[in-house]
Amino acid sequence: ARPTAVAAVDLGASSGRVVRGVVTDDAVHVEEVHRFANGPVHQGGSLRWDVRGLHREVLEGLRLAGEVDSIGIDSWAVDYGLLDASGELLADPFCYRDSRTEGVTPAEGLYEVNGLQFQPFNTMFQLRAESLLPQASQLLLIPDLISYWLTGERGAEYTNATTTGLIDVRTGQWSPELTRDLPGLLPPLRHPGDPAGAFEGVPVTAVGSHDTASAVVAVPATNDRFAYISCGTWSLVGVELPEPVLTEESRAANFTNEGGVDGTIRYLRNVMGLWLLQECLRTWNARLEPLLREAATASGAVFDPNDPVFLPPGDMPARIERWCGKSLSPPEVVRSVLDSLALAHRDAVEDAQRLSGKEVEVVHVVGGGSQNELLCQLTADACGLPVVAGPAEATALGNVLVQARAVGAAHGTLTDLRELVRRSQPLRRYEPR
Ligand code: ADP
Ligand code: LRH
Repeated sequence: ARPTAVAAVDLGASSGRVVRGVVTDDAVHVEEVHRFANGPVHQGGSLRWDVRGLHREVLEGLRLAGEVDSIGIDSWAVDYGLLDASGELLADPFCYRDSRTEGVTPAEGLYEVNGLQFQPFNTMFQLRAESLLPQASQLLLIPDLISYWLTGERGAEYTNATTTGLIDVRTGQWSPELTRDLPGLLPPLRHPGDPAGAFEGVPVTAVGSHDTASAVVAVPATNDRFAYISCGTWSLVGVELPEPVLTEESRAANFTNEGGVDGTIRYLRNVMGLWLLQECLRTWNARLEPLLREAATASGAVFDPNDPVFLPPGDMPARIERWCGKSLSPPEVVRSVLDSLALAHRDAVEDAQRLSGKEVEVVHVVGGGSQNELLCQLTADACGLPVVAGPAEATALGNVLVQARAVGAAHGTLTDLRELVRRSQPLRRYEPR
């Protein structure tokens, strides 16, 4: 018989891919069968996602994946599509970088209920600015929307649902008080591993459909004393905990308690991440590799990558130069971004330990940014801890592993799944200097 194979659809904010994953007793292997660019699209003054285009790419990827035993879908968090009463999408989903949420503020006491760091783009704040609510009969987060288009079935996968701000972190359910004004809008929750319908006779399985939740599943840690940086468009920096931290100190430090696979809490802070570089490259119309080589010997300036001026698309080099108060050559801009991200990584790793009481001995960097050698070394140096870099495709691997366990091809706890990653994926270690 052929070994169990699954297809993982991973839609990142900067690119999407479909991988075919094969899991055996002692290894997990993934082969990328389709990759496509993604990014926010300007549409009549607003910033949106071409979600129908993504759906077409997903269909093409699933065709290329061939025969599989299960399909799982993950994407970036917080964004959603609204369906009308007949199940049609009302409009292309807004991108979380759209300016419609500028100026929102959280209500007093909210953190104690939803445990989320304040981000103006959390779904609950986007809904305050949503003009289509009167026509909407259901809200589906992006992976749930793609899943609906594949299967005809609707649900809200739990890990991603926690990023809406509408889940009570203490019960793990939609909060009755926070969703009072949204009757019927939110579908029932489903959890990673649950069945989620079928596409052309192949079961669709709920995974950690928040990309960061899937990425954390595939952190190749050997014990629980680790911090992780899921490093792509964003750097999501934190630790894994059994229980949320809901203290006033934690709220003030803007740490979030997002729902993880197997009932874990992803206690982390969003750092602006490689979005800064992506927008620099777009502005210069340049390629990353040569600039990274030059940045290795360039000198940089330090700025706060989490300043909200860096959130929307635009001329990032000019914004960075303005922030630093001096003109910088492109390699100096790149070096400044990497130095500043490394320091922001360190602050988040230290704050996560201090606020949660959990001590770590290693920092795992996963995602596309784990291939950035300079960033990994600077992060190790800043943290004063070894960095273990890889896998670059942690999100797709975490998606594959949760499906594989649901269909009986993998077994055990997150520790067991991580051991499969550690044994079969190339990793690189950076010692702090
Ligand atoms: P997302 O899922 O948010 O779209 P990824 O995890 O795919 O993001 O990471 C994308 C980022 O990874 C790019 O912006 C780039 O900075 C970095 N990256 C990708 N490939 C390389 C590489 N070969 N060397 C260094 N950095 C890379
Ligand atoms: C990373 C991510 C992150 C969210 C952001 C909107 O792709 O899902 O965890 O905060 O996108």
